[in-house]
Amino acid sequence: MFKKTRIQELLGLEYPIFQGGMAWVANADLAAAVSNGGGLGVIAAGNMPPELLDREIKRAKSMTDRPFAVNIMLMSPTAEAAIEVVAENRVPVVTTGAGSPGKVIERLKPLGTIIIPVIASVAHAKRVEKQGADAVVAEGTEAGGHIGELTTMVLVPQVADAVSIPVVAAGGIADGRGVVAAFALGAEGVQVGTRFVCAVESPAHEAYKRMIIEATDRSTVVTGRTTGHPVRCIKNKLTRRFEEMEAAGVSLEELEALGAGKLRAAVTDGDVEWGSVMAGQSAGLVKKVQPAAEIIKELFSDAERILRGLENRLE
Ligand code: TUI
Repeated sequence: MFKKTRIQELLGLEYPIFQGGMAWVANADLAAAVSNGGGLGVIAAGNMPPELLDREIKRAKSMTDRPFAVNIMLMSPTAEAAIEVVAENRVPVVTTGAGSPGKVIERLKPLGTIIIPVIASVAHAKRVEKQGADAVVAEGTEAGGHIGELTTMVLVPQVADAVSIPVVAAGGIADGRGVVAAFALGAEGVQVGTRFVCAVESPAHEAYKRMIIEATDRSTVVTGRTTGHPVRCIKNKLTRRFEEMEAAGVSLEELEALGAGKLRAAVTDGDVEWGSVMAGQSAGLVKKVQPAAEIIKELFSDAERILRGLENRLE
C-alpha cells in the first residue's frame, strides 16, 4: 500500500483521488458514490440555481458520512449564490475552477472550509497559495471542458516546485499508469473526470457515456480559442459548426449563443450530435461503465502493481 499523502491527511481520505467537478454530471449521486468509495466526491455547482445546489448538498449528506466537496465555477453568474449555499450548509471542502478564487477564500476560509482551487499555470498556483489556498489541483490541457495551455506533464512538476501546499494532478489521468505518472511528477493526489462520467452512478445520459467509451486517441477537439475560453469536447456536429463559425470570424455573441445550454443538452437529454460532449483526451482510455468504487480500487491496485514492476527495472 502507498504511504498516506498530505492530501489524504488534510481531507481524511482512504485514497488520494478527487472526482472532477463536472457541470450537470457531478451531482449528489456521483459525489456520494466517490466519497463512499474512499475518494473525494465533488458536486459541481456549475450554473445550478442555488435551491438546486442546496438540495444536492443535502442529498449527498444523506447518502454519505464521508467528506465531499462542492466545485464553484467562477465564470458562472451563480457563483456568488453558490458561495452562500456552501457557507450555510457548512460544506467542508470547496474546489474552484475557471477563474480567481479570491472571493471564495475571503468568505469561506474564516468558516474553516478547506479551499482547493483548480489552476492551469505556475503564476496562478503561487497567487492562490499566497491568498490562503490549502492545496491546488494543477490541471493540464488534456482535460475536458474549459482548459489552459500547458500539458499535465510540464505543469505538475513546475507547480510542485513553485508552491509548498500539496498538488493534485489533473488532465489525462484515467488509469493506474496515469496515477503513477502523476506521483512521479510531484503530485500527492489525482483528480479524475472523464472516467467518472462513465461511472454507474453518474447521471450522464447513456449516449454520452457511449460516446466516451467509443472515443479513440484523437476524438476530442478544442474550440473557442478565439473567444479566450477554449473548451475540449468530443468531435461532433456542434464542434464542426463551431470551427466553421470561428474560421469565418463571427462575433463573440454569436459563438456564445451557439454554445448556450449545449452541455446540459448532451448530459441530460443525450443530444450527442448538437450538444457539447465535454471530455478529456483520456476518453480514449475509458473502456466500460463501472461503479465509482470499483474505478477507484482498480486505479490504485494497478498503480501499485506498476510501481512494483518499475522497481524491478532497477539494477
Ligand atoms: O473549470 C474547469 N473546467 C470547466 S468549467 C466548465 S463550464 C464552461 N462552459 C462553457 C465555457 C466555459 C466553461 C467546463 N469545464 N476546469 C478548471 C480550470 N480552471 N481549467 C482552467 C482553469 C483556469 C483558467 C484560468 C483557472 C484560472 C484561470 O485564470 C485565473 C486568473 O485570474 O488568472
